[in-house]
Amino acid sequence: MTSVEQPASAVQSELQHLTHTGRKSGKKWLLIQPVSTTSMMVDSGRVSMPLNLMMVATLVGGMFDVDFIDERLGDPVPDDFSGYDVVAVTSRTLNATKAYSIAEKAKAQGRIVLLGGVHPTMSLDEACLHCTSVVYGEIESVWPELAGDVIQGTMKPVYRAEGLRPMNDILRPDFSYALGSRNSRKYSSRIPILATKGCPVGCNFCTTPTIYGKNYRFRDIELVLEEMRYHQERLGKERVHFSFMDDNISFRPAYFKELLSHMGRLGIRWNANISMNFLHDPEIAELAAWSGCDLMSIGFESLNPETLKSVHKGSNRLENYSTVVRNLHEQGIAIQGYFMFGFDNDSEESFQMTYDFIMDNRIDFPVFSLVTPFPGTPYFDEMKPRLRHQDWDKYDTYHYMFEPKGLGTGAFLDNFVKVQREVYRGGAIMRRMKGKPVNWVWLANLQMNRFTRSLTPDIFL
Ligand code: B12
Ligand code: SF4
Repeated sequence: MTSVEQPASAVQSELQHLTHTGRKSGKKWLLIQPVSTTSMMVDSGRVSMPLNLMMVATLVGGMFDVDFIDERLGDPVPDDFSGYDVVAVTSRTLNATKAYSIAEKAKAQGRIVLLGGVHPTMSLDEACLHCTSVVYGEIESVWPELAGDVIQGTMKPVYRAEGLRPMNDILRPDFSYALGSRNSRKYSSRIPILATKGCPVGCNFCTTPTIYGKNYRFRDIELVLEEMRYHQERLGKERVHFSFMDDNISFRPAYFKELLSHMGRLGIRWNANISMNFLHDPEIAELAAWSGCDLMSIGFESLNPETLKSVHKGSNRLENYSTVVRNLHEQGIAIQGYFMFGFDNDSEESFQMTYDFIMDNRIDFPVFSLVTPFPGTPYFDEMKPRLRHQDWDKYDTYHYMFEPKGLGTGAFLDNFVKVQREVYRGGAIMRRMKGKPVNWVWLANLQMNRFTRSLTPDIFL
């Protein structure tokens, strides 16, 4: 033990003291959400409030002073980090290059630099090169050890817990960190919230099964409702719009139905990502509508059964697709349908089948992306020899990563542009949207009409 180190028991008792008295340690953290440098529109317009970094801030703020910067809002990251003891940066793959450059600058100035979030978790060795320590997965699971080491100044290269903490332990996120920015009006008005975490479906291109395995955790329903009521009170209105950040909120239908049956009494509106497992059950659609759902985001991904099988998307049964859509539409719920292209089984026919499905089923807001092998996933390992590049700025699901076996680059990208233009043509929008309420989904279609007309195959290279 060096002269500045305190015995572990002393650090533990200081931690306990800080936790119980609400006093701060005197050390100051800077938390940063970097903007990506992708050429696509991912970080433009209104962005969602960064629930992950707000959760980090809430935990850290219990013991340390915290400054919070969301660079996506246009808030500048300082060049001089001397006012901070710790600089902590969150990162996904598409902003990893930016996160690393901030981290290196702060490290060169002698700060303790932490990297966390999906990309550093999935690319531990790479991330370690740019910072003092990487936090693997959720900060909550390593917090007492991490906080103790910061106080003591004895950092480890990686903080990784053996297990996951129950979700009921999560603190209610303090939104004042993000809303403190002068530019906070650039945030979407939808309030991010979590009820569950994990998704055991196990698609091979998704990071969730790698990080959380088959684990599926959920919060007590009363805690979710209490958080919703808190926001209703904070905002002084009943009709607050919540956006669930869950990987797959409907994975346990019994929990989901019970949650909805309570949410319906609050008078809120909500949207969520959802997998198709149980959506052919009309009761779920009825309950969802009754509880205030106006939009569900569903990963249909592909109309090709071979592709669904190859990516282990066991939740998607083609024979259920139209039933799922009908159930939701009958209840007035709009569908944001995700469709991925670039798989080896893709052919000209795949594009046509997707177009027909979207038009026949009047999918409200189709979103097209290119399959992207994210580092750390089984799909990345499989595709690594065929990747055109590992330029993380282009890992935004809108860049062309490898040539699919079934189509050459030129033909593939021509079809990719064509299918988007076709579903967003004026006439096609009318066919899909006629008779539906005039709301932001309509507006999004009109914006997409303009955007898709400007698309060229080169944009995706
Ligand atoms: C909800 C969601 C969205 C929402 C909201 C995104 C947002 N702004 O938060 C929407 C729909 C807008 C969205 C958009 C996109 N998304 Co998204 N999204 C998710 C999802 C399902 C949940 C994210 C979430 O908020 N979870 C809840 C929070 C609380 O958990 P958490 O992020 O894990 O945070 C904890 C830890 O990571 C850690 N932590 C996080 N940061 C830090 C920082 C420090 C310093 C420390 C110590 C700890 C720490 O502690 C946190 C608290 O416990 C994830 C899947 C997943 N499980 O990550 C995909 C995911 C993040 N999305 C993904 C993608 C690809 C995208 C898009 C590029 C898609 C697109 N083309 O539009 C965009 C990019 C948007 C952007 N600018 O980042 C990928 C990213 C893959 C990767 N390797 O980067 C994921 C992982 C899904 C996947 N395919 O595997 N997404
Ligand atoms: S269903 Fe969605 S969240 Fe679940 S493993 Fe597949 S892509 Fe990931």
